[in-house]
Amino acid sequence: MSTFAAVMTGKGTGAIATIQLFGDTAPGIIKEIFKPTGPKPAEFITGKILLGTITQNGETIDQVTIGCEGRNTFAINCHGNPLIVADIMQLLQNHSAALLTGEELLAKIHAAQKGVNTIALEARLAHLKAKTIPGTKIIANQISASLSKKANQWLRDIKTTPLDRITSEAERILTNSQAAKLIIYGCTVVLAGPPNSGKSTLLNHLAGRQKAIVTDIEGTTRDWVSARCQIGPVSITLIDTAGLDEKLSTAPGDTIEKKSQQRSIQMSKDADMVLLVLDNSRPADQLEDRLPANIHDRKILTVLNKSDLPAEFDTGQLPENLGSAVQISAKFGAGIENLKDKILQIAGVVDFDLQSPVCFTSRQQHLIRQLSNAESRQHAASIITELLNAPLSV
Ligand SMILES: Nc1nc2c(ncn2[C@@H]2O[C@H](COP(=O)(O)OP(=O)(O)OP(=O)(O)O)[C@@H](O)[C@H]2O)c(=O)[nH]1
Ligand SMILES: [Mg+2]
Repeated sequence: MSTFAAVMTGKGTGAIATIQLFGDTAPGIIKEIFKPTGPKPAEFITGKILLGTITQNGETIDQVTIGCEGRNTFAINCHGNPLIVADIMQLLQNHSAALLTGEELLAKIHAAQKGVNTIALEARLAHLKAKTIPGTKIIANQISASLSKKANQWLRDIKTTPLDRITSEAERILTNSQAAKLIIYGCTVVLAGPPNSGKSTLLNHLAGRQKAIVTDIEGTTRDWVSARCQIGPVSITLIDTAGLDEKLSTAPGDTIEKKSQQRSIQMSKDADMVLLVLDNSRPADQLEDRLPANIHDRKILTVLNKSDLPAEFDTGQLPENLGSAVQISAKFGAGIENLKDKILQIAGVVDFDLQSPVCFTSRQQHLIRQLSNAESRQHAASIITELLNAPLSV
């Protein structure tokens, strides 16, 4: 076997980056490129953290700590500057380490170390993509507690547990996973609605900056605009879309307006949640023919904007599933806290227990769904064994 290296930190530039090195020549490579602080030579004892510098031809590349994670496994924690990370990766390659992605490297470690819990390895990968601190806690909880513990318990008691208890617990895990997914990976919220209802004003208010252009001219927003905001434990990507206008979307030809209409509709279909922003100071006919048919299927919340103006909107005209509306004034900030609470309720994350067993990868989701339909205890046991021990596929 040779030695492999990968950058394990997520996208973007963090203060610290972690480079993982794994393989039979890894200790030799570290000995050559690492100069420990102090007079003593470095001792690679598992669990020990070494402080020193990475050097090349006598010149320091960076001050680092090196975590000795196993006989052949090291985590080099350097500064997050991409130039430093690139220099160290180049140096490792010069010492014959093959450069891999984080996923590929973890798969190699998994293949070499028999009996490693697959969920623990998936957790290391998912950790890189987590958007919030509560999200990283959910993932960390699944390693030895939550999902792993539940799976081990199921296996241990498989002969005495009624099958329907296992299948209903699997159902509950699937339900909880929906909220967990939004906390871990973030949530896309599309602002849709008729032109001029205040969608861009709301995006700017929630994002805390003037990202989208606001004017009193209908059809100001054409291409979509996105911005990030954090609501409670959820990192939200807000997407402001062009005002929905049936006339434009069905007009002949290939106009910019038509394209932006199609895009608004597609964005609404793909979103985790849709805020249907309506103008409370105008009658309900603003809705006419403007709701794309399958917008109803999404998690959708009606937002009556411009509540600072005299009300003209009759909520009785709303379709049944859109009837529960939140009143706000995006321009003056009224009702925004209530709106945020409603968003969290719809996302299902209010009172979410970070310790609950959940799935955080599509592999786990697929297996837990199979388990919820298991036909016998034997079938259940084989699914659970796969959940815990199957090779990591990348
Ligand atoms: N009084 C009042 N005016 C508002 C409010 N929110 C937005 N407006 C005004 O309504 C007009 C349209 O606002 P936008 O945010 O551009 O509306 P939009 O829905 O993005 O419009 P399109 O991009 O054309 O679809 C602007 O003149 C805003 O200042 C509000 O809460 N109260
Ligand atoms: Mg707009």
